Order: sequence, then structure tokens, then C-alpha cells
Amino acid sequence: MHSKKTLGLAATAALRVTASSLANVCTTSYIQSALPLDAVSGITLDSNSITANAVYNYTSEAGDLWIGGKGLDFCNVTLAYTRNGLSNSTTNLWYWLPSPEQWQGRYLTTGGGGFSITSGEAGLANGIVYGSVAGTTDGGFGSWSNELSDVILAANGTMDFDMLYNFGYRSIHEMSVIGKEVSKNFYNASSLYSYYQGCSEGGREGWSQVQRYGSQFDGAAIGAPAFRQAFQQVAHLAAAVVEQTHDYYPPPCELEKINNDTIAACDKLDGREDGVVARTDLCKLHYNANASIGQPYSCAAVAATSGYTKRQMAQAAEPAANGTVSAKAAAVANDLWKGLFDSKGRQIYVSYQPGADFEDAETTYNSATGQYEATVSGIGVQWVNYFLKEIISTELSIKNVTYDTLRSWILEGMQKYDSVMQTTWPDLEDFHNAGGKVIHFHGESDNSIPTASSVIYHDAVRKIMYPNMGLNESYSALQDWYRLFLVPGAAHCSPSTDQPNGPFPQNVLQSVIDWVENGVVPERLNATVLDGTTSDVDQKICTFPLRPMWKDNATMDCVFDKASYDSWVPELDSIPVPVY
Ligand SMILES: *[C@@H]1O[C@H](CO)[C@@H](O)[C@H](O)[C@H]1NC(C)=O
Ligand SMILES: *[C@@H]1O[C@H](CO)[C@@H](O)[C@H](O)[C@H]1NC(C)=O
Ligand SMILES: *[C@@H]1O[C@H](CO)[C@@H](O)[C@H](O)[C@H]1NC(C)=O
Ligand SMILES: *[C@@H]1O[C@H](CO)[C@@H](O)[C@H](O)[C@H]1NC(C)=O
Ligand SMILES: *[C@@H]1O[C@H](CO)[C@@H](O)[C@H](O)[C@H]1NC(C)=O
Ligand SMILES: *[C@@H]1O[C@H](CO)[C@@H](O)[C@H](O)[C@H]1NC(C)=O
Ligand SMILES: *[C@@H]1O[C@H](CO)[C@@H](O)[C@H](O)[C@H]1NC(C)=O
Ligand SMILES: *[C@@H]1O[C@H](CO)[C@@H](O)[C@H](O)[C@H]1NC(C)=O
Ligand SMILES: *[C@@H]1O[C@H](CO)[C@@H](O)[C@H](O)[C@H]1NC(C)=O
Ligand SMILES: *[C@@H]1O[C@H](CO)[C@@H](O)[C@H](O)[C@H]1NC(C)=O
Ligand SMILES: *[C@@H]1O[C@H](CO)[C@@H](O)[C@H](O)[C@H]1NC(C)=O
Ligand SMILES: *[C@@H]1O[C@H](CO)[C@@H](O)[C@H](O)[C@H]1NC(C)=O
Ligand SMILES: [Ca+2]
Repeated sequence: MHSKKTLGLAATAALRVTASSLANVCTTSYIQSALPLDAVSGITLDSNSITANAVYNYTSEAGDLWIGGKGLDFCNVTLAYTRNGLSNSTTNLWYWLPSPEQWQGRYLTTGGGGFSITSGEAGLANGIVYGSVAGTTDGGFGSWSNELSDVILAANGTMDFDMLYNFGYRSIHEMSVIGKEVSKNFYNASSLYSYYQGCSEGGREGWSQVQRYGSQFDGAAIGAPAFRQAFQQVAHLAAAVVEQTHDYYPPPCELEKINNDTIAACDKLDGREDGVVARTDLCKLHYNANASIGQPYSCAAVAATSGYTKRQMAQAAEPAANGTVSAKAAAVANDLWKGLFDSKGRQIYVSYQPGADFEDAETTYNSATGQYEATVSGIGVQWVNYFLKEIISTELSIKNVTYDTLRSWILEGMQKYDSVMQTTWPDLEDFHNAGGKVIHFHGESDNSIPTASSVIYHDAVRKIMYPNMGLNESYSALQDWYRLFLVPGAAHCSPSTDQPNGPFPQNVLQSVIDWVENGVVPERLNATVLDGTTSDVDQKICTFPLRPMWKDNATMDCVFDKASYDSWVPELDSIPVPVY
């Protein structure tokens, strides 16, 4: 299988001069010699497509999910491959390979967000900070900026299954296999450590690999994964249906007030008053929005923006609002927290935790009628139109749509996409047997992917892999290699502006590396307060199912309580098959 690679190296060896400098190895001919031509079957790597340029003294800017670094030297490589027997099937790959001096024996695959399969240079830049090669792919979508939704339908009714499967798991896999082999050949290394990092859709992409290719990565840092897509995207539409069902369309200011009151009231349930709801489970069990009824609210006018809100909807202008919180608004909020139930009272899915802002529920002001109207989430509409109805349209009327309609859309999505987009295969035996380690984290105030969505999967893996063990024993077995951390006060793949004193695990990949390479078990995950005012900047996060509880407002314990635990994993008895 590797004979061509060996031949390639031998054939070009005579052309090479001293190996150590970046300039010597960052050439198209050297990259050509490093190409693993037979590593992936069914494709043809195009040696002539290679571009390579050396970059020196690069600064990688820190972000919420990136630590950043300076003085980075690397080789910027792009290349393409085609799928044998298919026309117009070019997939583009992009790798950043640290200089031989800066390489620390690591390879990293990075992922995207929304319906985008790549984070481009931002992801690559974070990888090289760790002395790691970093790779990304355009998924074969024809351009680095195209998303799956741009290409999934060739026409109304014509799904492009190649694009779908490329996005589902195939392209990331191919890019990872090629990237690992290119790296070994590039540095003349017999082995390396391989990692994955991504959040949101990038988190789903990480699971798509860990679930299928057990030995592909030694470690994975996975945030708030957008998996269980059949539920996840339809659930984005639930808030608008809740408002329609109540026939009440709260001004955004009214829900914002309820959220502010919720954070203020639930802050102390974790034993420390710091503006952070570290126990949204206790908040869910003991608080309800009726406490806000009659409370005054007011907000300044908001100008229309072309920016994005609510996952791809433009922001309409809103007039200044004031009033007092109504019983109807409280009822809407209570239903938004409760989760999705069908007309028979059976639970369909979970929702966001109290303390997460009500982004999906944000109404739009209609200046012609002077009324607020329900607005459906852009990504939820894309799912129903592109993936279920198979029409190229961004319009979806929710008139007549009920909780039962949402349920039927979820079941349809499960049937149609179980093998490609659901990404919740719960048996991780191959990954575990290969010695893999995964740190999975999720903001406890995530407003886009329910925090409980991650808990449900983690719990499913525990039950599938350790069916004969009790709760403590099975969690302890699972924690040897797969740990889930719920991040207090954090929003979707970022800190929350509503709870600025919350810690965030900005350097989670380092924790994965330490676990894989040095056996340092992340008993509690390192996190840093990035935006707040607290003096206690470096904090730790409890491993689920243990939950934080502060003593004397000063020391954090990680405790177990059954009622809280149960609140994370309700029985989804409206769904006739197991939900992993
Ligand atoms: C790998 O080995 C080849 C052949 O000896 C050499 O030309 C090349 O510079 C080496 N690469 C690195 C990164 O040391
Ligand atoms: C590297 O970049 C920094 C700015 O980030 C600059 O101050 C420094 O002079 C540069 N070093 C070299 C060797 O170019
Ligand atoms: C990397 O290469 C691509 C393709 O040639 C180019 O568009 C991009 O600007 C390069 N990036 C850097 C940092 O050199
Ligand atoms: C392939 O791409 C070419 C050039 O972009 C285009 O003209 C042609 O229609 C495409 N063929 C198919 C089958 O998509
Ligand atoms: C909610 O709290 C934030 C932060 O304190 C504040 O800026 C905002 O005005 C409050 N909103 C309402 C509706 O009270
Ligand atoms: C509790 O601790 C937080 C964070 O250190 C601090 O901001 C707050 O003032 C403390 N509250 C009380 C009641 O001591
Ligand atoms: C909230 O108050 C309404 C009356 O306005 C009542 O019907 C409802 O049961 C209350 N909800 C909760 C959760 O207490
Ligand atoms: C609420 O609106 C009324 C009427 O528009 C206005 O007189 C009042 O000043 C506003 N109150 C606040 C707190 O903005
Ligand atoms: C695709 O279907 C949508 C929804 O029915 C329709 O609005 C659109 O015009 C159709 N496009 C084409 C090219 O037929
Ligand atoms: C809603 O249902 C009514 C009655 O069945 C029907 O007339 C109407 O066309 C439906 N509206 C939409 C948007 O589907
Ligand atoms: C499980 O462990 C927790 C502490 O980690 C303890 O409080 C609890 O009692 C244990 N439960 C069982 C069933 O052993
Ligand atoms: C975590 O924080 C501790 C200090 O509390 C530090 O010693 C350790 O290096 C950090 N680990 C990682 C992976 O950042
Ligand atoms: Ca608190």
C-alpha cells in the first residue's frame, strides 16, 4: 500500500539538499514526494494541483476557542483530488505544516460550523500553535466559502448525495487520512499523535470520525456538537411554534427581562453569587418564569441591521419597548424551557436550559401592523426545505405547524439521514480500544444546541458500552477515556455576554494533548474567565455527572444529585425508537 510513497521518496531524494529548513521542504516538488497516492481508495490525488508557500513569523490571534500564538513558521499547502469515475468532483485540501523546528509530532483535523465544513485559516492557525500540522477540506463544494446548503440540491427534488455524504463524514475522513500520511512523509516521521478539534457543526464532524474510524485520532476536543441533526434543526423551529400555540408573540425585550430575572434568581442556587448560573438543572427544577409577571421592562429602539441574528435571519428594526411582563409571556417562557411535547403529552425532545437567552424565540416587529410576529430560525428552515422537502427555498410558513408536525419532521429526518447526519452512533469500542481520549464540552447556557443534547449522547454511550454496570461504576469506566464537561454560564461555543463571569475552556485541546501524551487525566477541566470582572480568573469545571456546588461562596465541590441528573436525561417517549 505504501510502495508508491517509497518510490516517490527514492526518486526525488537526489534533488534534495539539507533537510532542516522550512524553505527546503516547503516546495511543490517536496510535497509531491510526500503525497500518499494510495492512502484513500476511490480518489485520485492531483500532484499538479499542489501550491506551497513558506510563511514566517505568523501571529495566530486568540479567540474564545483558540489560545493564539506568535512567531509561527509553517508551510501553507493546498492540493486537490477527484473522485474516480465522477466528473466535476474536485475536493480541495488545505494543510499548514509547521517548520521542522516547530513541529511537535502532531497532526490536527479542524472542522466548520453551521452548514460549513471548514473554519478556514482560523482553524489551521490554532493547530500550528500546538506544533501540530492542521488540515481542513472544502468538502468538494466547489469553493472554500460554499456551504452544504449551497450544493445539496442540484435542483428542486434532486439531492446530490455525494455532497451530502461528503459533508456527513467522508471528506473529513479522507482529508485526515491524507493529512496524517503527508505529515509523516513530510517530516520523515514513523509516527505522530493525531487530534481533532471543532465546535458546533465542527463538533458533529468530530463525532462523525470518532464513531466510524476508531484509530484515526488519538484525541478529540469536541464542543457543543450539532449532532442528532434530525432533532437539532427541527428543534430550532420549536420556539416559533410555542408562540403560535399560545398565540402570543412577546417583544424581544419582554423575554430578555425574563431571562435577566432568571439569571438573577438562579445565580445563587450554585452556592456562589457571581452572576453565573452554574446549576441550570436546579434552576429548571425550582424556578419558573411566573416570578417575572408584573415586572417592568424597557429597551431602547434597535435599528435594522444586515447582520445575522437567530442563525441566519437579518435583524429587523424594533421600536423602543416598555411594559410589564405578562402572564402570557411567562407561560411562553415556561413552555420554551419545558422541552418539546406532542399532543398526547409525550416528550419529543429537550430544550435550552433556563439562563440561555431566548434567541430562537425572538419575534420580529412588523412596522406596517405595529405587531410582533413569530420568526422562524433560518437554519431550521433550511433543514426542512433543503433536506426534507428538497426544495431550494428560504421561505417556510409555520401556519398550521403544530408540535405534532415538528415530531413528524423529526421522524422523517431520522429515517432519511440516520446513517449520514444523525451522528449519534453510541458504540465507541474501536476508539476506546485504540486508546482514544475525548473531551466533550457544552455551554450550560447554550441558546442554539440544547446542553442536554450532549448529555443524552454521553449517557447513551455509557449505557451501550457498560450495560451491566451501575451508574457510578459505568460513569467511572467511561471517564477513563470520555469526559463530558458542562460549562457554567457559557453560550454556544463562546462565553455568554449575559453571564460574563463564567469560565470558558479556551485551551481544551491542550488538555486533550496532556491526557493523550502524558496521561494527565482532566479530573476537572481548566477554564478561564475571558470577559468578566471576577478576580477568580482561572476556574475548573466538574466532570459530568458531578455538578458544581460552592461552599461559603469560595470553594467549589463537584457533587452528585439524582434529581438534577434525571432532569438532563428525560425519557423521550414520543419517539418510538431509541434516541442516542
Ligand atoms: C526527509 O528525508 C529526505 C531524504 O532524506 C530529506 O531530503 C528531507 O529533507 C527530510 N525531511 C525533513 C523534514 O527532514
Ligand atoms: C515577528 O513579528 C513581530 C510582530 O508580531 C515583530 O515584532 C518581529 O520583529 C518579527 N520578527 C522577525 C524576525 O521578523
Ligand atoms: C495559503 O495558500 C492559499 C492558496 O494559495 C492562499 O490563498 C492563502 O492566502 C495562503 N495563506 C497564507 C497565510 O499564505
Ligand atoms: C462540470 O464543470 C464544468 C465547468 O465548470 C461545467 O461546464 C459542466 O457543466 C459541469 N458538468 C457537470 C456534469 O456538472
Ligand atoms: C438585561 O440585563 C442586561 C445586563 O445587565 C441589561 O443591559 C439589559 O438592559 C437588561 N434587559 C432588560 C430587558 O431588562
Ligand atoms: C461571591 O464571590 C463572587 C466571585 O468571587 C463575588 O463577586 C461576590 O461578591 C461574592 N458574593 C458574596 C455574597 O460574598
Ligand atoms: C404560572 O401562572 C399561571 C397563571 O398566570 C398558572 O396557570 C401556572 O400554573 C403558573 N405556572 C407555574 C409553573 O407555576
Ligand atoms: C415607556 O413608554 C412610555 C410611553 O411611550 C413613556 O412615557 C415612558 O417614559 C417609557 N418608560 C420607560 C422606562 O422607558
Ligand atoms: C423550487 O421550489 C420552490 C418552492 O416550491 C419554488 O419557489 C422555486 O421556484 C422552485 N425553483 C425552481 C427552479 O423551480
Ligand atoms: C392551513 O390549514 C387550512 C385548513 O386546513 C388550509 O386551508 C390552509 O391552506 C393551510 N395553510 C397552510 C399555510 O398550509
Ligand atoms: C455515586 O457517587 C456519588 C459521589 O461521587 C455518591 O454521592 C453517590 O452516593 C454514589 N451513588 C451510588 C449509587 O453509589
Ligand atoms: C491547568 O491548570 C493548571 C493550574 O491550575 C496548570 O498547572 C495546568 O498546566 C493546566 N493544564 C492545561 C492543560 O492547561
Ligand atoms: Ca452563581
